[in-house]
Amino acid sequence: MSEDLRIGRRGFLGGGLTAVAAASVGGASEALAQQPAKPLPAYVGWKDPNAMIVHSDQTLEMKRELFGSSLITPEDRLFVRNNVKAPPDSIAADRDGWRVEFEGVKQPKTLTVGELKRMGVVTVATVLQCSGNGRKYFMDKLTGDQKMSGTPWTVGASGCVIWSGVPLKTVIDALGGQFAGVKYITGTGGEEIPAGLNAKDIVVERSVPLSNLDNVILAWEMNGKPLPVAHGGPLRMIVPGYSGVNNVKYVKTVALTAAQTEARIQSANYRYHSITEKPSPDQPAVWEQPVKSWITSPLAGQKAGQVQITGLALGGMNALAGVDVSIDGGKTWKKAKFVGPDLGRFAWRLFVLPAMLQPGEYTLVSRARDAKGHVQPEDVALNGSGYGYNGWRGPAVKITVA
Ligand SMILES: Nc1nc2c(c(=O)[nH]1)N[C@H]1C(S)=C(S)[C@@H](COP(=O)(O)O)O[C@H]1N2
Ligand SMILES: [Mo]
Repeated sequence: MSEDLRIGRRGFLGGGLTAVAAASVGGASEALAQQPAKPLPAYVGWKDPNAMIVHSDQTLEMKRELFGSSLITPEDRLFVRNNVKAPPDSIAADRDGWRVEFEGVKQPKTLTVGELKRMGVVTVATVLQCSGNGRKYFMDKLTGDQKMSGTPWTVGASGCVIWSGVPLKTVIDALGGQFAGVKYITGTGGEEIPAGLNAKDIVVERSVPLSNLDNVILAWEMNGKPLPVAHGGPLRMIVPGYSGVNNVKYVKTVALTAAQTEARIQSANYRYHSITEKPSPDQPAVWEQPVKSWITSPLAGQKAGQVQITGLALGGMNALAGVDVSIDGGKTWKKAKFVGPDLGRFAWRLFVLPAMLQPGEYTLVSRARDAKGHVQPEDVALNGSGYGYNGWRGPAVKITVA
C-alpha cells in the first residue's frame, strides 16, 4: 500500500475512531482519551493504526477496548516495546540462515534457525506483557516530589499469542548438556551496538533462572506466521510466565551461565526497588508475572438492563483458579465464569459475569486467583520504576447506566 493511501486511510478512519475511543473509555483511561493520533513508526507500519496508542517510536500500546472476546491477540494489534532501536527488516531476509551461538554447554556450537527447525517443534500460548504494564496506576499515586520515569502503560502493553519453536532443553541436550554449577539461561538480543557506546549499557541481554529450562522455547513463529522482526524474528527466546523483557527478541546467543549477566538491563534496570533507592543487582529481578486481571467490556455508558461484563485474567506461572467481579468498586463480589478454551497456564483466560444493571453509577473491577492461592491485591505499593502492577483497583472502570 502506498504511503499516501495509508495516510489517507489513517486520517479518515483515525479521526473517526479517536472520537469513538474518547467517548467509550470514560474514566477508565484518560491517557487514551487524550491521546493525539500519532502516526505509526515505519518499522511497524503494518500494524492496525486504529488499534494502537503510539507513546513513542519504541512504545506502542494496544487500545483496551480491542481486547474483545477472542483469546489470541492478532499481531497487527499486539503492543511493541523496544529498549533500543529495532533492527532493520533485512535481518529476516534469510530467516533460516539466522545464526545462534550456544554457549555454556559441553559442546558449544552455532546453529542456524534452519537447523533448529529440524531438531524439534512445540507450541505454547503465553501472555507477553511489558514489566511496566500498569505503570500509569503507580504514577497516579505519586505525591510531592516523587518522580517515576517510563511509559505510562495502562493495560494494553500485553497480549496473548501462540509461539512455535524448539524447546531449549532439546538443543542443550543435543549439545552435550549443561555443566554443573550453571544457574541461569542468558539470552542476548541481536541489535547492533552503535560504535563508541559501551555494549554493556546497551545490549538487551537477560538472565533467567535455570529452573525455566523445561519451559523456554526458541520461537520462529507467532500465531502461525513467521515471527515479524518487530516482535523478535527471525528467532526469539520465550520464557513462559515471565514478563516481557525476559523474552529476548532476535536472539543471537543463548548461554547457560553461573551468574546473571552484568548488562545494565539486568543489573540496574528491571529491579524492584523503592522510590528512594537506586536500582542495584541485590534487589529482586523482574522475572515471574504475578496473577492479574482487568475488565475489557463494558468500558463506557450502557442502557439499563442485562449486560455481559467481560475481562481477561492471567496466572503468570500458575494456572488460574477463578475470577471475582464487582460492580460496586470492590464492596461486594460475584464469581465470574471462564469462557473459551484454556490454552494452558501461561495463557490468559477470558471471563464473563452477566449482570442486570439499573440506572446509576458503577465501578467495575475484577480480582483473579491462581491455583497456588495467590490473589490479586487491591493495590500495589510503589516501586521506583513502576514494575509489576497487578492491583485490581488501578484498572477499575467507571460507567454510567441510564
Ligand atoms: N532484543 C530485544 N528483546 C527485547 C526487547 C528489546 O528491546 N530488544 N524489549 C523487551 C521488552 S522490555 C518487552 S516488554 C518485550 C516487548 O515485546 P514486543 O515488542 O514483541 O511486544 O520485548 C523484550 N525483548
Ligand atoms: Mo517491557
